[in-house]
Amino acid sequence: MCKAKREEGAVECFSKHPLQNRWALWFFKNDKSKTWQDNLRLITKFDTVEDFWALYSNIQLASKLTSGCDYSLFKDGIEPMWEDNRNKRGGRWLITLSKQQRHAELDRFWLETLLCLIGEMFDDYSEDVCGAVINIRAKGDKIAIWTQEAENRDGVTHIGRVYKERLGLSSKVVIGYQAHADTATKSGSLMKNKFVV
Ligand code: MGP
Repeated sequence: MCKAKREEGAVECFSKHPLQNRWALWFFKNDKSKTWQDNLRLITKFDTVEDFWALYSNIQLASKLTSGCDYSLFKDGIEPMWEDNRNKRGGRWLITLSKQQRHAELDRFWLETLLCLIGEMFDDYSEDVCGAVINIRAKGDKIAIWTQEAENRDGVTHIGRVYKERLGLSSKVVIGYQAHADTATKSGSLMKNKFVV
């Protein structure tokens, strides 16, 4: 309900601003004595602009996390893993960063990624988006947007083009989309991009 204050005819609304979707933030900490899934923890869910900023300003910046940690932001009801029904036929637009970029660009790229998600920036194809993941790794950090259907060429390429533009990447930089089924079964050097933009 909107609580409104009326002053000289003006109506001010004090409700929080609802997002189109409810989102869940997850944290992964690499503890080698546990399975991958047991290392994944739900932090919290939110569905308003105000609650997003309250959360964002209260957690560590990604660049301050220790190597081996991830944040994931997924739509409520989708677990941030290949096995989830909404992910298993999907894939990811992957941004690989050099070690130098952690200092210069990582936090900006991740915040822009979060805003693309909660702001539903991909037009009619925002529905195809499942979530996003940031991996903090000594060998080089990674950020990815996960979408639900790797065979949906129109949607996947639209999301890739918009994402690349939002990050402000030069047209010379090429980013690739990989199906999770390939990521889960192939080692890094054999990984094939299904699409590039
Ligand atoms: P990673 O954390 O996505 O990347 O996957 P990292 O650490 O950079 O490693 P690389 O292989 O990409 O170079 C690391 C490992 O975590 C994977 O090989 C899997 O064993 C496990 N893992 C990652 N994800 C995203 C999943 C998942 O969705 N499901 C399961 N079961 N295991 C996963």
